[in-house]
Amino acid sequence: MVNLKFGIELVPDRAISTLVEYAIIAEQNGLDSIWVTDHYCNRTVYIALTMMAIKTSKITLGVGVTNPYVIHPAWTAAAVATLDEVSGGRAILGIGSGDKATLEAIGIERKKPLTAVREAVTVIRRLLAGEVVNFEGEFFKLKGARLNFKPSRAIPIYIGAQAPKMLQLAGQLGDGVLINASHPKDFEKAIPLIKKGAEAAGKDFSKIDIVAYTCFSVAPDSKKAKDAARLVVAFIVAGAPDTLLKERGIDLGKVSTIREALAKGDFKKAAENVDDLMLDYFSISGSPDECIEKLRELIKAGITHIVMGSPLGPKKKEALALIGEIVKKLRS
Ligand code: F42
Repeated sequence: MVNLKFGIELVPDRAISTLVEYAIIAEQNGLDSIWVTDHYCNRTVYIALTMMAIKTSKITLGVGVTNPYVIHPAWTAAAVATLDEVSGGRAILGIGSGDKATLEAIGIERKKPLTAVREAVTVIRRLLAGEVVNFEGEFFKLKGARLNFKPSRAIPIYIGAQAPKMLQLAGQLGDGVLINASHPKDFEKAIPLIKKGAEAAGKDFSKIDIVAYTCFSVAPDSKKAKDAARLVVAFIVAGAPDTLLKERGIDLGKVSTIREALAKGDFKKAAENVDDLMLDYFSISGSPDECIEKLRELIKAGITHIVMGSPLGPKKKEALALIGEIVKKLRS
């Protein structure tokens, strides 16, 4: 387990000064990476990451994830190169197709996500390598475009992926894959697809960082930790395909109640309808020992990097301290 990496996801839905405090604690607790989510409605991801870069010194800082619909890939290349400069070579880029509902809220249709992500990653990589880029894609057209500055290293590009074709694309093009899932069965399905993509591109699969980007909640009291995860799990369940839910034996009646409650903004009712099976499948939540047991199962399934995502726990700072202890135990 020596090469295993651990990180956290932070959502800029609160003051950046608070997120910076969390980032400092994460670094002090020996974590390897921080990923900041990107949605138009939250605080701007690059400002959050820049502030973290100033106040930390070792931890890697990732955009987790941006998308090619809201932000042009040339802009993303310049932004991530700037973050790399400010952080002394600690930037990582996560890119995906973007959250469908969030894009729709600002009038963007998520057309041809595979093509959009493929073109964006290609353009970003070439610009970061200092190339003069001429590119004639379906989404992006660049004519003699280049950055006026070049990062001192190859900045790793991770692709956010869950669905089969995106997982293969991630294997083909990515230095890493961010898989938004919490159950070993999902990774057992996903990893062969990533491998297939890597092999088709003649890449060494063992060099790809396979990241479990989990819904995580820990507290000394197992029930409190699980209760804190219920609303996040409600959103995951609501967005999951019915075929997957059926396969896992999840009660589709409860799922439709959750979907209706969320549509009406009744978060309490949505959370109350999340049962233990849903929690078990879509989150890692509970006491530190329960979380360790589930994390060990993910490690066995073949992942190389665990990102502990929202909500982290009912009390964030307490959760960050517990995560530090969990990581120490898993590394020993
Ligand atoms: N989304 C955000 O907006 N912000 C975030 O901060 C964020 C973080 C994040 C972290 C990890 C992670 O894994 C995902 C994250 N996401 C975030 C969500 C991400 O942006 C995507 O919404 C999510 O990963 C879903 O993508 P997916 O991998 O499931 O792929 C979808 C789009 C899909 O359905 N793909 C299918 C597949 O098999 O891969 C098929 C798509 C397909 O075939 N499309 C064709 C094409 O060319 O693209 C044609 C379709 C057409 O329209 O004609």
